Amino acid sequence: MAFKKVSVVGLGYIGLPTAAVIASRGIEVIGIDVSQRAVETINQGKVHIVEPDLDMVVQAAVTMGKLRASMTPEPADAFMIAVPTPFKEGHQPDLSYIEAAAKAIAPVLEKGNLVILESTSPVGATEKLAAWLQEQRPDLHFPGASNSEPNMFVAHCPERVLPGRVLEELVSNDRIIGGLTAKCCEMATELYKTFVRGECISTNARTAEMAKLTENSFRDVNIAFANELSIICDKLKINVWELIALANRHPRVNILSPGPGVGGHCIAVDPWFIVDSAPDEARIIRTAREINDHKPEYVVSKVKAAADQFKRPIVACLGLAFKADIDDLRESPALDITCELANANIGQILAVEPNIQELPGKLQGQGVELVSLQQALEMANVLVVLVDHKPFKALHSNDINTKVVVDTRGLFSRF
Ligand code: SAJ
Repeated sequence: MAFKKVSVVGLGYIGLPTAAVIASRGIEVIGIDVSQRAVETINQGKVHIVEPDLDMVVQAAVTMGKLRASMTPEPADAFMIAVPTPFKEGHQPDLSYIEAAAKAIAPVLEKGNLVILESTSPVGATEKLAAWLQEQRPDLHFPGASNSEPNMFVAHCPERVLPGRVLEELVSNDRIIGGLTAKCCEMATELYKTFVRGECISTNARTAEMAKLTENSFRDVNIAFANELSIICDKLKINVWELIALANRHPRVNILSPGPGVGGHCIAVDPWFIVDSAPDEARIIRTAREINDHKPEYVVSKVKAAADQFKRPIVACLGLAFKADIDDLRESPALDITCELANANIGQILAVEPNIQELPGKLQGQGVELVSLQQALEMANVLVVLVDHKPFKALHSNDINTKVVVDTRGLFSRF
């Protein structure tokens, strides 16, 4: 089956690049989003999120007439759902966006259509999606949700792209194809082969769901190990960056980098989906989350100690994004730390974030001033390096040697 028209539901950090890449292959793509601003921006050939080269690819696809955005679902051959999966109270997975997307597309589904869940999801979510669709359309037969021979196809194909390298990795990464049936795998593989140069590997939906959660939990556990090391090294007066550089010279050791905590909508969230499914068994995964979630507090205590050295502390927080060279502040430890410091009334708080134009809502009215790096270097006596953005990496030790520096990223103490 040739996919002439594909609908991508959710035009965020994953959905929009995916829609643009498929459209660039000459397939008609209709992007669906609940945000009018996003829809209007995209239909002008512009983008509402920062990701390298995305603006060019979206503009070309819209100009070619291959990409269009709308708030109203339309019939298509395949639907790719890339909506958020945050967690609710108690770190429980929140599947309400997936359910809303299912209800939105159900009226326009036709026999033979393929529905793909790209959103990172707890094990069993794809079966739930098929059940929600079956409920809405009893006239169709969804795999695992109807007793009749399926005439609809559903699969889970988790995205695994790294923010900052999304367009490249969408094409080059191998893709896991988790079908509810073998036929679902076959159809999904055919769709991904229109733009994926990496390998498409078939499995069942539950294994695909768990594979994605496992990838991010593996990284989270390794970051937790590095963060724990950094706290131990502070206590033992050892330079953790030198220590890690030395240990990583071992052929079988690859320790990741400590930092101010783990942010973003992926690594700070996904492991909780495993913990929620297997609370008694997921002990390392839960502990790693707790260690990484605790790190911002540890950094705040270090900054308070540094500020105590001054009568009039002026503290500049370098970076608010959850990681280098992006504008994404979701679950950002840097933002949380800056907020904590503002609430702690330890002195004047400045924030430097080269990727945003205005102070985020969370910091407004907190007495925090958004300043340029130059202004921060002139005004502050305490520098807190929270994100290793390129402009901060370009700083020389002479720029900072009159300051007290809390360097959570090892910019000035690496080896
Ligand atoms: N971090 C550290 N130390 C490190 C690496 C990262 O403290 O050595 C921190 C970062 O500063 C950031 C957080 O962890 O706050 C996550 O950053 P990241 O670069 O590790 O990952 P994400 O969240 O941007 O993207 C991850 C990727 N997953 C893996 O590498 C296993 C990406 O491939 C996924 O597609 C993405 O999650 C996702 O969407 O799930």
